[in-house]
Amino acid sequence: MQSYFSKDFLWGGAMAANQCEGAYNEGGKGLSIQDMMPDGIFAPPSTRVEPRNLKLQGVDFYHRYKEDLALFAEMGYKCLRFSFSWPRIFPQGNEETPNEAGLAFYDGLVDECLKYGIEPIVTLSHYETSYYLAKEYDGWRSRELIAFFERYARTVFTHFKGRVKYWITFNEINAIWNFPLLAAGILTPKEQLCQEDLYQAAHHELVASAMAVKMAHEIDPQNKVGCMVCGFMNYSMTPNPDDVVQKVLVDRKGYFFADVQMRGYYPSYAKALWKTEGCTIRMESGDEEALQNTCDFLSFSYYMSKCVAADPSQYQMTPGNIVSGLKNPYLKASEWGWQIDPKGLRVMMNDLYDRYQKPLFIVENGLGAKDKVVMVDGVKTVEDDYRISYLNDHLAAVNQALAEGVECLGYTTWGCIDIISASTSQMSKRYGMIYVDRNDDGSGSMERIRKQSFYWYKKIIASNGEALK
Ligand code: BGP
Repeated sequence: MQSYFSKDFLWGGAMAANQCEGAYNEGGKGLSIQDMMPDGIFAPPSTRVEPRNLKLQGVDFYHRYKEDLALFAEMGYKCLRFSFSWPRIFPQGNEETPNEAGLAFYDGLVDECLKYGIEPIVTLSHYETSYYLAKEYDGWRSRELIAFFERYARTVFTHFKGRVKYWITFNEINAIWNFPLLAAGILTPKEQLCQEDLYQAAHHELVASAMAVKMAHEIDPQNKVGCMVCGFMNYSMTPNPDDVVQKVLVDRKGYFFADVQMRGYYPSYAKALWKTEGCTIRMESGDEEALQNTCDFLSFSYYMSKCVAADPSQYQMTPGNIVSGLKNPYLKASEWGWQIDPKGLRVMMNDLYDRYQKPLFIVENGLGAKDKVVMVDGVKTVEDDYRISYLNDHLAAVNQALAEGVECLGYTTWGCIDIISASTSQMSKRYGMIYVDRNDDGSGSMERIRKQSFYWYKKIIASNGEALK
């Protein structure tokens, strides 16, 4: 295939601290909300640490990152997206000084990336507010978190100056609408929150993110900071204008965050909505000015698309990443019901690039599937042609968008190695190109095994996309 990927395109993979590191109580780390979510994001959190929580050990990346990075380097990675666990660096979240052991762990990880010429892409907050801040402050509902986050951001921007250049503030910030605990550390159950509460917490995150952008640029003008949204590719279920209107309204739930972070001000539709919904957002002087610090790139996750209709009751629902939607009769779905739609990625890239005219970064895309280890020529592997075909088709769609003029800095598959699923806390929902011998009941040797997708991705990277079909 003719490749439109630039020669410095950042090929790589992505992971999140809470899903891979484990070592939940080592090196002075504080508890995070994830340590209290043994059953995934749909169940209420626990009030104590439950041994059945697979995330407590993750895939032991904390102790095995050197071995894992050697495998990523073997695939030819140009970049690796991972997150710093905020409670590993500030165990409660409100301390004056950081936990040195936490910084030392990330020193090792960052330096190991650099050793292989792998560009680190660091997410500051990937669904991992400290449990202390969730309990004592109800997470981002409290304005105090802005100052705590600023201190954390300043600490890491200064400490990693010259070594980390790409930063992402909040992972899938728009997930707050559906999962306030996950995306904003809010312990109050969702049913007890009103729209105003969510907009207020979102405002705090948006101000904190913008301040981080400003600080990152001041500390090192080389820094590039991105915002990150959960991909929202919505189709109108029918050409009925009522359905189309509904699509516009649903899209805005996603655009809202990107609009503020890429344009630097609240969109007029948001202000109009606050009026109709009777929401009063408390802003301090300086907030609107702070928001003007826009991001350098827009990153997003993309797994699936969905349909929307004014009256959804007559259609079949389908699950999806963070939000469910209506089933699209033209699409197949993964074993977890997420609809597979590579062309939707091309549409979304064009749409976002047209809207902001700033570079995009696809920081999550992949297929969660059950894998089986087999022996081929005496070597253990997984024959995951389903994953190869998913990734090939999505990358071909990216190539098409590039040919159409979209600017994109890079692409990181979710994930590089099998980790614990964010939504279901299962190990058996595997995304990696490296199989990890660990089961849903916690058993397994943690052995790493190269899947067939490992060899495939290596070829794609080496050919800079020309080997795509
Ligand atoms: C995104 C999250 C990731 C990740 C991915 C896959 O929403 O940013 O953390 O896990 O989805 O989701 P899951 O693990 O639930 O299949």
